[in-house]
Amino acid sequence: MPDTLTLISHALCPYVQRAAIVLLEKNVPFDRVTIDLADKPDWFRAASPLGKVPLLKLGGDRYLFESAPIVEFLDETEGSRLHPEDPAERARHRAYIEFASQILNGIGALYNARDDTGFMLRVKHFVQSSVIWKVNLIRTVPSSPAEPFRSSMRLSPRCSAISMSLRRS
Ligand SMILES: N[C@@H](CCC(=O)N[C@@H](CS)C(=O)NCC(=O)O)C(=O)O
Repeated sequence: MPDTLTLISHALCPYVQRAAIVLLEKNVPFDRVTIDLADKPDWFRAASPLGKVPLLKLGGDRYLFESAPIVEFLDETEGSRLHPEDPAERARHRAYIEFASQILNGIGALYNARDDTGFMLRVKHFVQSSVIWKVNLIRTVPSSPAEPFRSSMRLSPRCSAISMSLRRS
């Protein structure tokens, strides 16, 4: 392992936070380089096949991309394992990582809507397709870890439309 890992980041990216949380949880020292996603530097374009953060720089010209493989790598190489020993439990954890990714993708689509019409179409799609509602995670467990997410939606006037759609569904 190199002495210091570098997390190539953007301040608002939840996928970057996923990697940062694992690094912090395992007390791994790391540097952070924040890039402007609206004006991607050439070195970043060369290192990131999908043009997305996070990247984890291992040293030299070695970079890892995609948050899930990055955190798997960190779990395998740094400190004690966060994943459980039992293979079935481990598979379940990995499945919930994918579950979370799908929710983040849905939220990301809301941020990236070009106008109100596009936003409302994406709200509808998110509400209808999102696994989060299918498992009733939010509606049946009021004090669940999902509560901050629900509260943040309430705070946004634009997102109050989501709550209204949910009450109707
Ligand atoms: N599947 C990727 C998603 C990462 C992602 O969507 N990153 C966004 C910022 S949150 C990004 O870099 N977007 C830049 C772009 O698409 O041009 C992962 O898990 O790492």
